[in-house]
Amino acid sequence: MTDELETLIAGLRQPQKMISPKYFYDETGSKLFEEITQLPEYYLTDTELEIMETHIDEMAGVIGEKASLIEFGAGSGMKTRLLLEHLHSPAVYVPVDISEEHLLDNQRHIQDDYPDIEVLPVVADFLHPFDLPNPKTMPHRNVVYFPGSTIGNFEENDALELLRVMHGEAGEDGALLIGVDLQKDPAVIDAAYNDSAGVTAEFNRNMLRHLNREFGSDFDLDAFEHRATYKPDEGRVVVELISTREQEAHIGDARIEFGRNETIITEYSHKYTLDGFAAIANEAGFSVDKVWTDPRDWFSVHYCTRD
Ligand code: AVI
Repeated sequence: MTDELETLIAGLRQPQKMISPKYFYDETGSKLFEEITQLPEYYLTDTELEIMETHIDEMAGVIGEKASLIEFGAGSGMKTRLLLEHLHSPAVYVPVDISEEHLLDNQRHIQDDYPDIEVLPVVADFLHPFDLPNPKTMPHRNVVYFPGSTIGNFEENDALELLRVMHGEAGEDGALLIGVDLQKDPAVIDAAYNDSAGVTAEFNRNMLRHLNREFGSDFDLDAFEHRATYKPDEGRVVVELISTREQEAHIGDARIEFGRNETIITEYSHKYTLDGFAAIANEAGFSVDKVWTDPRDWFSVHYCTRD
């Protein structure tokens, strides 16, 4: 049995069953996530873009000339493009992703659209330190870019670990530009994760379809429902699949039993306060130099430098 399958089974054998959110993102899941970002209730994407558009000149100013922009994730979205268009003579753009296919596809588009910027993709699991490529132009500073509040999908210790990897990749005089979703009226957050068109529900259930295909498991997709609950005291959304009946599923050589209404947690989405994010960034060795928010204070973009 592979380590991956063993980890999956171990998660499903815990008293509170868990599956890593990384299994959301097969081809269908990535398309569904794209759809989520365009839903009226999913305020995160538009709000972050609005912040970027409003403050891009100031962002480019603090980042300075000849920066190396290191994006954690394949990139090529509107926010990345906005940065590439406004940064002052960027030295190089380095998208980092575990999927070579995503990276090469996006690289082609970015390179075609910005022929004067050197693009050097790196295939790596950015949860662990990796080697940076050598650009033609010596960068003045490395700026790690992590948009989308993806940091929110990591539990506290893992978020800290990831920020420490970013700290290492930023190197001396380096910086971090990161999008972080904020705590707010629970009704707004609940709506974002329980959209009326049911796209998030489909995104959540698709995880089981992905596992069935990839690991030969036999989860019955029709016997699980989506639930997402914002817990203000924990500052996070808990995303679950609820078993609608007593049932069992098989994965590898394991038999997994479900009671009626028993849940699998498939994702957390943490919502920070500005102070809460500054505290974890400090623990990882960063100081928050500048924070931009939207007029409603729903989302934030932090520029952090190394202490
Ligand atoms: C990728 N990540 C920031 C999304 C979020 O909002 O936590 C994933 C997501 N899950 C459900 N909807 C969107």
